[in-house]
Amino acid sequence: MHYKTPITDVQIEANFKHAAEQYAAFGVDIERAVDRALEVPISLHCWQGDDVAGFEVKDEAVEGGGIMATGNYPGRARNGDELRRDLKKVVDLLPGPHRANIHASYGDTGGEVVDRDALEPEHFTSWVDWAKAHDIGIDFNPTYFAHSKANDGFTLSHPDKGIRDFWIQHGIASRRISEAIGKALGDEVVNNHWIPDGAKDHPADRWTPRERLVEALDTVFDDGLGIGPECVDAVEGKLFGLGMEDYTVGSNDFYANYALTRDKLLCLDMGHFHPTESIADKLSAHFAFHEKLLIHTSRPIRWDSDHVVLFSDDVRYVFLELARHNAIDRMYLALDFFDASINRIAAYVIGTRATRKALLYGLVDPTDRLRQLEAEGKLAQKLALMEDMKTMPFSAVWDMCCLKANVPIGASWLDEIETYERDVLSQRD
Ligand code: RNT
Ligand code: ZN
Repeated sequence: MHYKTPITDVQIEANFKHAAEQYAAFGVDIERAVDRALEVPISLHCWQGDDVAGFEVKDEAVEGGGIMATGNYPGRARNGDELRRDLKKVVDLLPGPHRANIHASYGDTGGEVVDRDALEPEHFTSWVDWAKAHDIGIDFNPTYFAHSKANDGFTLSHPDKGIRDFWIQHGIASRRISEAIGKALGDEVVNNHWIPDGAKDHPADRWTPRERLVEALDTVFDDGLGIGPECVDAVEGKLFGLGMEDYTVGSNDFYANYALTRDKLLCLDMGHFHPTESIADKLSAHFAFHEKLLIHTSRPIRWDSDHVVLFSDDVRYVFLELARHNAIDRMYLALDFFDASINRIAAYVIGTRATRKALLYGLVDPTDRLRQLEAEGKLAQKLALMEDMKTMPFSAVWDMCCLKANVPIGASWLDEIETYERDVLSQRD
């Protein structure tokens, strides 16, 4: 089966011209929207490629501890070279600029056991060299999970000072590594801190772990460490995790306050809220106090917070909010999903394309017209126009975005995925 769409470049141009007239009637310049959508970098999480396993050399067996990918589709990347090759394949099928978002557990220690508190910038040179060669930015994440010192539910908030200190040293190491990568690439590196800490059932003490977490984070972020501005630290809250259903130490409220009082970037992961909460609505509340935010696009389904992102209402509303308030430049955009039950490269392409498509959708909103109607009290008219925008010829705008970026149109990228699966992925154990 082939997936090439019958549409030609000439037809895409013609459709776009026609769509431009329709959108222009509402005061929307789709040419500008396409250019703008192609400027925004999206940070690709490396962990979809290997089911969050990482490439550490270990001298002890370690269980999952905090995060779990489900499924056993063949072709998982087994080392850094395979993962980088996969990521390059992905990037080539996507419109727009991208970054690689790596975790501390994806370093290259040359076969040596190097524990998390001892990681150094040199363990990430293979990523830096690759990033330079392909003009891809890098972002970073300390890995506070999948480790023998994370198996009882606590890391930075652990009651045992020795364990807490170990994770503090890891947090500091991640900042030094981010700084070094930033210096090597002449760029900022967003360093996102997420911890799994919490409890399965009613803790008798919800307070002390949070107090310990404040103290631990303050030590990790101590200005006295002299870490340069290349490292931009973010903190990510969560609602609950598997096995941590009752209590999450680093909840969303906790980090909203922490980030604000410590001048850190707040990370909002779309999978980390109650299903009826609207992340889109939260943006203006946080932007009233924060210059910038980090957004993880993800898709919650029941107990899982990390399904492959689709072009859904939730994601569209996030970008509508950002575009309507000219806040696209005020976000760092990263992805966070993992599905081990389908072709992993395809999962990346589906989720990243959906994210950029939603960004583009936000950019073709007739905001001025809508605001005017709202100001005039014409609320039914506003609602009708909002509803009508959903069936505008948006596919013509998206196709043009892909054409301009010189990447496959529609789902025709699937042909390349199937070839890559046959030639590369299926050769892996
Ligand atoms: C977990 C957080 C976090 C992780 C990655 C692997 O719920 O969302 O961002 O997914 O760090
Ligand atoms: Zn996340």
